[in-house]
Amino acid sequence: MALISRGFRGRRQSAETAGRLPPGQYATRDFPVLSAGPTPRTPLAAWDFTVRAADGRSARWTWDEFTALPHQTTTKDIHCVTKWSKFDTVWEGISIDTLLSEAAAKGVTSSPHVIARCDGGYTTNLPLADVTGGKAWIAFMYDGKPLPPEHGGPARLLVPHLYFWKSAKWVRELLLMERDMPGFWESLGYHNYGDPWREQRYAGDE
Ligand SMILES: Nc1nc2c(c(=O)[nH]1)N[C@H]1C(S)=C(S)[C@@H](COP(=O)(O)O)O[C@H]1N2
Ligand SMILES: [Mo]
Repeated sequence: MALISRGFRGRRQSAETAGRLPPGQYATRDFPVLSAGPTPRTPLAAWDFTVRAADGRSARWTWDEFTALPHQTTTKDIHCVTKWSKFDTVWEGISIDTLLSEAAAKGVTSSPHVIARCDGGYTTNLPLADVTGGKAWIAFMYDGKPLPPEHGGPARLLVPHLYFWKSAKWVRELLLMERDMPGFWESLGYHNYGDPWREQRYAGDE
């Protein structure tokens, strides 16, 4: 009996998740922590967020100003290059579209490339097109609670359609650039773009 119900459960799970697991990935219910260095702990009173244009003009928000911007809840599957995927993660955050339009109103003009800069020095680069059009957020809540520090709190970039190293934890600035520039892992051999569906793990993967 136990064997039969386990079998049924297994089949039901694979039906639910069919088509949602990129090549080479496995699904997990855990939420592993992957950080290249120590977890920074910036007090909210000292925290701010900046969108900076290529010409140096910038828009800046304090924590209170930032979290008062219109925000959304979004449920997404995430995919780490170390091969775990996690389905249906629930985030609350501010769409990059919202940030860029608020910044544009302050004279911050757009550019085709973005690099995210974080407390602790981590960076990651993205085409502007991959953080606009409802595809990316600065998330400050996870699963209905403030984002824990080990997962990037107080706020992290969330770009769920690319490998999770692009979702920069402890993010403080989006720098808009005319030319692309590799970030931390991208300059250490990870793929520049990182599409999990094309299995773009390392530089040289097509
Ligand atoms: N600032 C910063 N952001 C980061 C990292 C990091 O080391 N520092 N690691 C990246 C990697 S490789 C992954 S897989 C995810 C892991 O996020 P998690 O620890 O919340 O699972 O964060 C990404 N963002
Ligand atoms: Mo990762």
